[in-house]
Amino acid sequence: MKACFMGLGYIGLPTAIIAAKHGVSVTGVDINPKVVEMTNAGRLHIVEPGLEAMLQEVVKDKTMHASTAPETSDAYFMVVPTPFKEHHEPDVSYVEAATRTVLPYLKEGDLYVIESTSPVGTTEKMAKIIFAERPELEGKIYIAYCPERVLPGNVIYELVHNDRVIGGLDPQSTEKAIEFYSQFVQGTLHRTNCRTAEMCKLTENSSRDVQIAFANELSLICDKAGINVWELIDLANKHPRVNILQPGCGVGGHCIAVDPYFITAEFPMESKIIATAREINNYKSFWCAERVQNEMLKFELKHHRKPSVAMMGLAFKPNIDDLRESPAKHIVAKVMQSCNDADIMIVEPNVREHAVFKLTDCATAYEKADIVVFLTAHDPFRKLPWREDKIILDFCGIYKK
Ligand code: SAJ
Repeated sequence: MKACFMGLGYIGLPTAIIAAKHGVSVTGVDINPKVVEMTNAGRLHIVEPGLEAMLQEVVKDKTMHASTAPETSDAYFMVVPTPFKEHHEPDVSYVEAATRTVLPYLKEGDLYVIESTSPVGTTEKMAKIIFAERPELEGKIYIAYCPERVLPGNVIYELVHNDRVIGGLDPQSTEKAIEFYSQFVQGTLHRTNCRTAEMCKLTENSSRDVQIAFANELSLICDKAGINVWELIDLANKHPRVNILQPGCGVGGHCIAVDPYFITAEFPMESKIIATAREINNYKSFWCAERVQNEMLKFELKHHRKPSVAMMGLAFKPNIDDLRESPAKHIVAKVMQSCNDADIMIVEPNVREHAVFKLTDCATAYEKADIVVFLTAHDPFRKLPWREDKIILDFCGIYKK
């Protein structure tokens, strides 16, 4: 079996490699020649533990190669980004461009799958484009939607072991897609239609966003009420049917802070909780930045000098080096804009250097700072002793008690 993966990013590349490892003959396609070149040289352009060795294996035994153009295959997978445009409207132009690229290669009996997170109705929309250009294929190819669910950092395990939802344009398409994924997925493959599968992906990430917003809202209430939010959540979670997530300095990454907008853009009247959750999680980052700015001002008034401030963490979640859409990064940028020459030290133990931010090592910054701001709960920060002589703004629960 030959498969073509359109897009060699955080999901497309690992999926292509795992499929190749399970005997599928894979062409990985990317518009970026540098990505193609690196992939063919057995080098990863993303960070994912264990994946590079696997890439080298499949490149060496020629089960996978990369190219800037597709090749005739039996199955085609769209794994390209779906960002949003102005006013948070989903942008499916990359999915459409990838679809148009594979159009001339499609033949009777082929499977076409969208994996990219997509607004409801995208699979049907792409089917229309395909059949408008290739009417002879109507009813003769299989079209399905199958979203991924993997957590960066644990991709190899989760790609194989997670359950997946597979929704075809018709039941035959669902079965054909199930047949493909069965080659490497050990989790259960759940059958549905394409609209439900599209909505399922959006629902999973919106559900998490809403739950985090609840925790963030509690943190704002507790701050006013003089209650330790971490202790409160720990205690409330002792109830057998309560499971509150953790507050933080906002929600980042490319998924949870984006996907809910795919629902609110299309169903603005109905998606009240989902829209409000987004607002709360965005507001939490503004609130954190303002808290830092206020503390700096208070310090200056009291001590008649500007404070040294340590901003601890830039990544969008603990123990990773991924700074994409990171609330911590936005907070640091906002504080720096208004710092009036105060000494701001930035600490990110998972990154060696950064083009915009000058980084300071953890121990030096902590020792030197008058104000310490914890933005990301990286493990090394948890080893730092509590210091009574410093002003500590702990937005991510480093010192829960
Ligand atoms: N966060 C909190 N409090 C929490 C948990 C997370 O503030 O209690 C924040 C994190 O700090 C981070 C953001 O939420 O800024 C997102 O982190 P995450 O670990 O919740 O999720 P992602 O974005 O790394 O991955 C999510 C996962 N989806 C769900 O858990 C429902 C993953 O399974 C998906 O595959 C991925 O989105 C995706 O690609 O859609």
